[in-house]
Amino acid sequence: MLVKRTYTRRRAGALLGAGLAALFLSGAPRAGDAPRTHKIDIQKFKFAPAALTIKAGDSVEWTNHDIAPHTATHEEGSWDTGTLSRGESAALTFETPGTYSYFCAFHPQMTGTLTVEA
Ligand SMILES: [Cu+2]
Repeated sequence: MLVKRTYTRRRAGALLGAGLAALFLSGAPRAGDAPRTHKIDIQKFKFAPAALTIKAGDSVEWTNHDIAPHTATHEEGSWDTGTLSRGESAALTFETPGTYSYFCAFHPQMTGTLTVEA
């Protein structure tokens, strides 16, 4: 599976719990560091940082600080945070190494790159 999605919206407590449980169950011991969650802020119509490198198994959490709604949407359609209103966050867990370009579905000039290392 490419990604596991965990929403951290206020009303998604049950879903969040399920996502964390899934992470827990699939968390085979790794030789290196424990999986991390990396944060990307969406602010002033930019992803910050716009380029991020993570390890397979890590999660990325996007948080929208703008009044306008935004998404983080993979260019090739493999993953999507869905619409994030102001103050909302969504986290995705990346299992498959690769370089992923993404954009905001509402503002395609907003772009970012995520690199997942083995
Ligand atoms: Cu946007």
